[in-house]
Amino acid sequence: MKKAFIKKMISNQYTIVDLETGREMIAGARGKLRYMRLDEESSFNKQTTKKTKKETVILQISPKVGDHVLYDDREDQILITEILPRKNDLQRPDVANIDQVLLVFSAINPDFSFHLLDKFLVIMNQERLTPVLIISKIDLIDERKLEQLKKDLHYYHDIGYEIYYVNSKQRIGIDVLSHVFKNKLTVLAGQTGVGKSTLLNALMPELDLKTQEISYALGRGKHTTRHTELYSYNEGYIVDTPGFSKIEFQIFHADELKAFYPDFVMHSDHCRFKGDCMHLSEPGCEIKRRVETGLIPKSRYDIYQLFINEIKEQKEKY
Ligand SMILES: Nc1nc2c(ncn2[C@@H]2O[C@H](COP(=O)(O)OP(=O)(O)O)[C@@H](O)[C@H]2O)c(=O)[nH]1
Ligand SMILES: [Mg+2]
Ligand SMILES: [Zn+2]
Repeated sequence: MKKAFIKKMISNQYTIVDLETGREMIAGARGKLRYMRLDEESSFNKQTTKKTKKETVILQISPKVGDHVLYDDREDQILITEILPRKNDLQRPDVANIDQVLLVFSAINPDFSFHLLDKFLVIMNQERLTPVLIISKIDLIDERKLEQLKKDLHYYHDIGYEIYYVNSKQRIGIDVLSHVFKNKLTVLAGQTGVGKSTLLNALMPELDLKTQEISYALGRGKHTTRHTELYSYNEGYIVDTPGFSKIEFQIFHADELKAFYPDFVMHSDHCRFKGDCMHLSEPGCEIKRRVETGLIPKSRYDIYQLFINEIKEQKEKY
């Protein structure tokens, strides 16, 4: 069997790229659903049912954009026969095997929010996605405020997040960003109005045209057609539709939250209760000590406490 990567899907028609030769082909999928053996680590398991987690199961699923697949080209029609295990799996956009998410925040308009940033970062961590932070509209904020924002965000750089500052309208900061996409499958995410489309257009000026061609080809009144496409960019791919504009936690127990703070995890061995410490009111908490001495920004810790309360309240609703 030959291996390929799914680049585009319109209804049940797939554009696949052979992983060895790079040849692009149109393929169908045999029957409507694929069967797939799963192991404990598989991302499919997470979606289906928590109870199957420890077992190997067989499921029926459809191929989607981003999938690595096996295909059969011996007949006149090329057919996808098997989906290889996914490393992650998003629903909106409907794409598998994402390497990174460009989290776009505007410096202003809408205002930058650390609350939203931390929420996105928790979710990225939970979904095992790698975020890259983009701060847009730096031309709309005065220099002093921008310097302060950069200072406040430096902590995030120190704990391992890449951060870029852009003015997409004048294409400032765009060139230094382009290496980020190399050999990766990237999706853009962020609130409405932060500048995702403008950024995409700054990266790929030809994209505008492409988007128009597609809506023309699909015709009007066919809004239910499933369509997802990846754009080739700098030896990588960018997903055409943005994801995560509105976000909610999928965390139901408050004690799960701490695991999604890499800066807390890194030091929790020094808490008296080690891995059991929720860093709230436990004695001998290293995280609280670090907040008090300014090693962890107080605002980040305050937002952590807010999230803990949000999760608890959400639980009470059920
Ligand atoms: N001045 C300035 N305006 C921007 C920038 N990025 C986006 N915009 C404007 O912000 C508005 C929303 O941008 P858009 O790309 O549609 O946001 P999206 O909803 O995230 O796709 C538009 O009017 C853009 O022209 C930027 O870097 N600088
Ligand atoms: Mg947009
Ligand atoms: Zn602690």
